[in-house]
Amino acid sequence: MEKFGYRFSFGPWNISEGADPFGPGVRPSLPFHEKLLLYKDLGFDSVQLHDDDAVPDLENLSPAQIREGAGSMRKALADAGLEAEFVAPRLWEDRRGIDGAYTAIDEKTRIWAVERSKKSIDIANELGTNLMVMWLAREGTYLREAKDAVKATNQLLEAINQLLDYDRNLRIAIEPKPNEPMDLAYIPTLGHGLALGTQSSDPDRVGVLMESAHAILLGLDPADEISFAMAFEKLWSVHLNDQNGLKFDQDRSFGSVDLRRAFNQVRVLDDNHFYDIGTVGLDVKAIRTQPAELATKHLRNSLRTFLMLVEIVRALDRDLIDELIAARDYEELDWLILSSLMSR
Ligand code: XUL
Ligand code: MN
Repeated sequence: MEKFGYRFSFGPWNISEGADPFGPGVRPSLPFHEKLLLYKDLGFDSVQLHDDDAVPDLENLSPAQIREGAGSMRKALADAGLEAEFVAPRLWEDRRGIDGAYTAIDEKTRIWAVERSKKSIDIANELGTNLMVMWLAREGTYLREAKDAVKATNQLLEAINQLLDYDRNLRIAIEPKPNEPMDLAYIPTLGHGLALGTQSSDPDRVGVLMESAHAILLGLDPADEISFAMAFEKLWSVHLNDQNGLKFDQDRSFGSVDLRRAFNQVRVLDDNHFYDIGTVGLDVKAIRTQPAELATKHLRNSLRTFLMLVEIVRALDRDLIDELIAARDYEELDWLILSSLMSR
């Protein structure tokens, strides 16, 4: 498969049991090591990991046991010919973080959140990556009057600074999301993430991860979000997927709802040489009705859609596009894009 210099990744959560808030899983869970065997055949090169995907039950392990667990994971990845793209602290499933972790009202919880994140950094180091993705799942509120957002923003900054200080090689990519699981998130947009990075003690080591569905939930265009971060060399990873309107976070296959929106994400990534910068992560979930034995096609489809769109992007007649722009013939440009997308 021609991959045009791109590397691709997904996380083990992208092969899921299909549970939703109204019903339990509908597919048996696949053990992690069996998931690993699927990556290469599907065309993927690296794995995105939560800290406890890499080292299960890490809360109950000593630092030496965590290192040992991460060491075996490193070996399992290498045996499967894969690398770790990043490690993300999973703070949102622990009961302590029920109402926020870095921004919890209770100081003990805030301390726990930073300590747990340090364990994630240790795991990342063992796995050979210096990238941590920070999805601030429960850093927000259900009730605006219940919390002090100024204080919470400073607490987030304090946590980031503590982690930057803990490991001088660490790079943090903030993954913003406006809602879910909280109603009102403190860091809803890429702009918020970037601002937080600028205010941190080492701005060069804080960037962002852009997820298409999260941008769409804000009514923003993912391609513009990508461009904004790339203008400052701050786009360190992506979670490409799709989303049918302003609903729950759907994580649909890339390009499956709005092909032109997907085309534009690929266009800005490719024009700005993302293949030299980062890995294309696909944060997609199979439709719930998909039978277990067929529940990797969302990954196959997303990767193929990305690559077919790269081909279309690279085949665009750039001179003609420049002429059309100079003549302000945007209708013809519109037609050129539409016909390129339909002629495959
Ligand atoms: C949540 C989300 C997560 C993170 C990784 O919406 O996108 O998958 O990307 O924890
Ligand atoms: Mn994501």
